[in-house]
Amino acid sequence: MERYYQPEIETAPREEMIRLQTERLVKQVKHVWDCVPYYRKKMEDKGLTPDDIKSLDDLKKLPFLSKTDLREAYPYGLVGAPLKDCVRIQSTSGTTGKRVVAFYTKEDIDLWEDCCARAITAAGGTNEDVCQVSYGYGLFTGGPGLNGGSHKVGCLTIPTSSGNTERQIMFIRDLSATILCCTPSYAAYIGETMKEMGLGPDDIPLKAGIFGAEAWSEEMRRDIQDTLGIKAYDIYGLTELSGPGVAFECSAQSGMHINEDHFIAEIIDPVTEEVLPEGQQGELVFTSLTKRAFPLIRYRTRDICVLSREKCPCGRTHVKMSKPRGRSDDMLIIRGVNVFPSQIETVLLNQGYPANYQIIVDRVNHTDTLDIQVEMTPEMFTDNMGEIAARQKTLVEGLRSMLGLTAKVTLVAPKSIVRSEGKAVRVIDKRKI
Ligand code: DLL
Repeated sequence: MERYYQPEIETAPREEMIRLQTERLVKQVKHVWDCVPYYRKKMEDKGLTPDDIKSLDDLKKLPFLSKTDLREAYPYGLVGAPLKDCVRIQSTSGTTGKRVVAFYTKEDIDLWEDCCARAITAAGGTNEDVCQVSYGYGLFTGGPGLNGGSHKVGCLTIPTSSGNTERQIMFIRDLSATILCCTPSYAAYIGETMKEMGLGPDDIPLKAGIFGAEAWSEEMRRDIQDTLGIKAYDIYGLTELSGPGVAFECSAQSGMHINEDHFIAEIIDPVTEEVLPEGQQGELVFTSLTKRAFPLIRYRTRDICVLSREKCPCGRTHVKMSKPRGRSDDMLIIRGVNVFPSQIETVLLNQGYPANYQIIVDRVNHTDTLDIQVEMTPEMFTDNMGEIAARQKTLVEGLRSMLGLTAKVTLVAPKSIVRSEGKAVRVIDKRKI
């Protein structure tokens, strides 16, 4: 049995990591100055040259990049390598505005797959495993990233992509898949379909799942773990920085280790843009240290989370990020109150509902309305209106104490909310339509 573990990097002492990051940061800033006129101009506007960046502390002098910059520079304005050296693009599913298109050299892909291989290894994967990759393949980074990682680990890789759920289950059983990679909402859907087929956790050989690309709660983790009989690990990433594998969970399942040899993470106050000390919640900002084709410096992710350097029982020393609470642009402001979809999910799952819900926000007579459609489980489903009304009331109360505002709850029949094979669509904000 072989493990793709890199202790010399993953458990490197902090001083060693600071040395490596500093060396790479200085080199990356020079590279960007020389090869990306868009960012060079931003530095010049601040009166900076590469000579001003000598230590990690100097990072805060550098200008931020945001999604607006990416749109402005679309498609080639932030590319840092000659096109003859670029071998691939990937792109976001972006439903609004221009898609983000990210570029990769051969080496960029190699390093990205390395990050994904670390994630699979941290979830217990070895060359003896059979890894089914049910993230979408194509422009989305999920399928290609974990496919490459799985090859590096030496797993037998099943590239099912998403969809055709019964076939997914057939492959898991027939080919004895031990690791499943997909979005958490798709994992829940696979679990649901298994139940309908009369299958339980003992009927499948899976032992671990690597789930990410969208926010999911601890309650949802618990449900998926029980239904599939696995340990469910979180994985984080974004197209702009490579894709999945920017950070991943280890056996401690308490936050995701950021691959610090490739990315420097900062937390900032999203309004003042001031860097916050460790332990404070704010917007995650990344600087990519090793990417050549799409080298982003101080990229604002909009994801809200907390960093922690507490010692991890797994032995890895890389900083851990908490599960993102949701994106700052996913945060709903309803009648002046900040609401994250993840808070709503927590209340629903704690009251025994499945993670099949939709949040519909509207504005009626200048007042925001919050309507939550929640699916009942088959066991809850009844035509006794009194029972349904009582259930709705309990949910409204639970939501009021979590959110501090009153929502309208409508309980709907099992399977009436459309299932997602990729990222779930939880929120429909009609105010923006
Ligand atoms: O979702 C990359 C990915 C693929 C990550 C497969 C993990 C697994 P994008 O489509 O560019 O890339 O979306 C990036 O998704 O900024 C977060 O808001 C969100 N996101 C990604 N992973 C997580 C996670 C991929 N584990 C955006 N928890 C990010 C919560 C996540 N949100």
